[in-house]
Amino acid sequence: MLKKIAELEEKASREIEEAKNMEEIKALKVRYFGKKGALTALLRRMGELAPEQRPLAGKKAHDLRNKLEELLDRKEEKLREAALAARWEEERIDVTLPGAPFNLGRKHPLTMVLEEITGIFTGLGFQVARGPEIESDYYNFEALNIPPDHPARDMQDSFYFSPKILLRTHTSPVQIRTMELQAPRLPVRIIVPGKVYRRDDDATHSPMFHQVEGLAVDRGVTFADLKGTLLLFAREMFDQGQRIRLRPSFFPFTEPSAEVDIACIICRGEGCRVCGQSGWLEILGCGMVHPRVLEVSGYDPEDVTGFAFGMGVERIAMLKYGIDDLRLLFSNDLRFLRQFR
Ligand code: 2U9
Repeated sequence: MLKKIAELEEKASREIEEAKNMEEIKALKVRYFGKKGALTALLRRMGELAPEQRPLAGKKAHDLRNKLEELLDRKEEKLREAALAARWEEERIDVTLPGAPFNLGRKHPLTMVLEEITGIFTGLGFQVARGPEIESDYYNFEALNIPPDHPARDMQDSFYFSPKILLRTHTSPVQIRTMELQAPRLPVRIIVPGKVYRRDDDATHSPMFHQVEGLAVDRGVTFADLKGTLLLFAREMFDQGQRIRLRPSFFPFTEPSAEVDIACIICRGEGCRVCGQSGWLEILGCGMVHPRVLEVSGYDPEDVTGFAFGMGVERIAMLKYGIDDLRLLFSNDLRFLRQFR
């Protein structure tokens, strides 16, 4: 019996040592510890021994059982570790490899200029207002004191969906809508950036372009407030030494009206090709809000006054960055766009 135990120990130890995976371990457990297992059979046969042989053989057999259990545990642990190590090796990544190139986009020059313009006015206390690009004839023309025979109302000059619905030709309807909602509360101080549409298409005109318009309505607002605000804008936008010049003009929605020039940023007023030898560059239009416009929007023109101004963002961008063809701003040529940071 002792010899049998020793043989079993030798054989089982070797088989456990040689097991290659968990399946083989499982099979070995069955082979030795199962109901019909070799060790189980051995333990059962203890009864057949002479009484004086039993204690030693019994101890040896139990020691063997403990030993084999421990060997199996240790082998299982080893196999688990090996499996983990293999998986680690398989899934390992080299974090020092160069990454896949990642192209960062950047803002379009028009977006940068638009944000810069609105930023200057929000810094002065104006709030950004927005509205629909598809407008009614009422908000786009009638409320703005634009007469029925005005050329802007012509089918050839605006994009119509129906006789009363069109793509807005300026952002001014947003000012009307804002005043209508806010009246009679004071003050109104808004800056309105957005897309506008006109039937125009050449080197200096695009059927879609961007405007920024401003409106300030309160008791006691004067033309001097307008001029001071625009001078500050010109200095922030171009340079702190900027001068401006106002020329009388006409718009249906302002009275009096003016066009605003800055001293030419190329020749500083000396006269050059860019400013047509005049020394001045037109940057925007402005005026005091027409009393009829105040009235339709819910304000009493006897009580309050307002100033308004409007500018084309493309024109400002072209002047600021010396861009000579408007179409560069819309053609999305990366060689052009990459020059702006
Ligand atoms: C309300 C009252 C008055 C907005 C104004 C201009 C003068 C102007 C042009 C600049 C170049 C349009 O993009 S452009 O072609 N705009 O000259 N805009 S005053 O006046 C308003 C607007 C809304 C209620």
